[in-house]
Amino acid sequence: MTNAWDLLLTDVQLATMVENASDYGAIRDAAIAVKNGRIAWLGCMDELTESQRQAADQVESGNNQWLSPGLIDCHTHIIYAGNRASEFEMRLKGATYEELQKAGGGILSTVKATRDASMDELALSAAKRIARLKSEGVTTLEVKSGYGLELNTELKMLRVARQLDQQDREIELRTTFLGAHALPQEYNQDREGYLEILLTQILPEVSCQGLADAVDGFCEHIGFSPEEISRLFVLAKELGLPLKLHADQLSDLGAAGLAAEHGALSADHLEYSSEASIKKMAMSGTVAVLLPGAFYVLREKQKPALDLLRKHGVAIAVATDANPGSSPVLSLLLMMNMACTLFSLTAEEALAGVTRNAARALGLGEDRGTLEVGKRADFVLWDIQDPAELAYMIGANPCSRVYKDGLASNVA
Ligand code: DI6
Ligand code: FE
Repeated sequence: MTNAWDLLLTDVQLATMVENASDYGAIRDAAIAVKNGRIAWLGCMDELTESQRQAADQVESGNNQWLSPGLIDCHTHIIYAGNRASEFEMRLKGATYEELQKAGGGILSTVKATRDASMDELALSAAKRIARLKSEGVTTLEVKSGYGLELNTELKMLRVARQLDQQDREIELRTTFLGAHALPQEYNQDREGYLEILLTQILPEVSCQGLADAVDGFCEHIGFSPEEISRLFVLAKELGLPLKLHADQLSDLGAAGLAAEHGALSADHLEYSSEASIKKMAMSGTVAVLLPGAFYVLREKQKPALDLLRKHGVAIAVATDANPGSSPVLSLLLMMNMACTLFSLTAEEALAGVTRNAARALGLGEDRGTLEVGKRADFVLWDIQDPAELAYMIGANPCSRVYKDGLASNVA
């Protein structure tokens, strides 16, 4: 029977996370069906006909557990070599993140280690970290380059991401080119020289090889100026690449507004963003990606203006920012908790932040991020009584089964 479902999952409580619904878009005592890796049907158990049930190739019970969309970590730097535990110790003694970076440490110390690492070494260490995220139900992961800052290592990082994506059907990796992450040591006295190489050689080559799904930059006084980022964005747009931006993390350079003016998919961090910038984000539909891990690790005091993001109707996502410096974090569930406790999101906003709005931040809002017919059958079964538990518990990991493209994974 050609209309038969490949999988019917019965006896679940659906947190559909559809837009403009309350209560997590919940459908209780429900079932969900998959055909060709997409959601083919969902509804209440009593709407399910006996013939539909009979025709399904495979029927599984969810044992009345909650089912959410697969989690999406929409901002990570998870491919890198080495670690920065010694900088952590220096920061505990009073050094600041900016001081370490200006002294040639910070991002640049990870650049050195990553340049020296082989593809296999990078793939192996990243796969271990990715396994932690998968165990919590992450089915889509964004990965940035930016620890190469020269052509070969930028290509190497992005190739490792593509390779990990192809080798593992349980998670999809989306790549972002972050050549404008920091000024490499060898261009210390020659900013213009690096920008020239970045814009005329590295980005065109990355684009030509189809290795990047988006382009990002670090707009900050220890990164790149708004003018420099504008030049990058103009070129990226010419190459047809969507934009993202590390914006207003440590100071207000109007970066979130700049990202919005260029139609960026997301502006990320936003601790220092002004209302004017937030209004521009609302106008352009730019998603606000909040990164409470970096805020916590750097002991920041200024929080993103959540009330203004809400007032102007900006979609809010939450991500790990997994990186060896400012956010050595491998738990998206913990980021949901921190987004609530540190930034005052509701538990429902936090779940929307790692599903529907995270999909949007990657330009994948039509394809995933909610439980709706036609969307990718990426979902997670949780051993919880109430979806608020996902943000409430710390260190619990109630993930009991993960489905990617309708197939159960071995991760939980
Ligand atoms: N902002 C961040 O949060 C990461 N990069 C950036 O521009 C930090 C990366 C690092 O410290 O290695
Ligand atoms: Fe980051």
